Amino acid sequence: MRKVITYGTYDLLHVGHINLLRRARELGDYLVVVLSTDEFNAIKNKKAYHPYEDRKKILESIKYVDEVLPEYNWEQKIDDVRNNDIDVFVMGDDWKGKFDFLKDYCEVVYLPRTEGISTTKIKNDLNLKKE
Ligand code: C2G
Repeated sequence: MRKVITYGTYDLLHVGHINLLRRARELGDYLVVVLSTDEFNAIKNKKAYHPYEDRKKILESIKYVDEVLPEYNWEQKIDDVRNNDIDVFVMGDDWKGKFDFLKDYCEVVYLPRTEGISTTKIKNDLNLKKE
């Protein structure tokens, strides 16, 4: 079984997230999503609208996702890849090159982002509408 792993906050789920998850899943037979905890988001200077438990439930309901694990820090990726027998690590290409150290442990694939959508854009557009 070819196992794929990817990481993210996945807040205010949108089609860019779904496109990434679908393409990641298509690279193997099983997709593990390592989801940023609220505490790790604080380290990433991100404040998610949905708390971790809700973001986890939402991801687990997506047909491309087989398993959701917590992301606590920047340092856990090598252990995650080894402990979960991962064959392919996937991220959107805004991260291109940032995780090449994982090439010693698995394939590393950066996929083109979906243009024109992001959680930040959603928040900004909603704030503009309020005025
Ligand atoms: N993404 C995408 N297209 C978009 C928006 C996001 O392909 N329009 C991808 C990102 O490249 C990422 C995934 O969707 O692969 C999740 O995006 P975020 O939730 O913003 O993830 P991020 O905060 O970048 O967390 O350790 C890595 C971090 O946890 C990554």
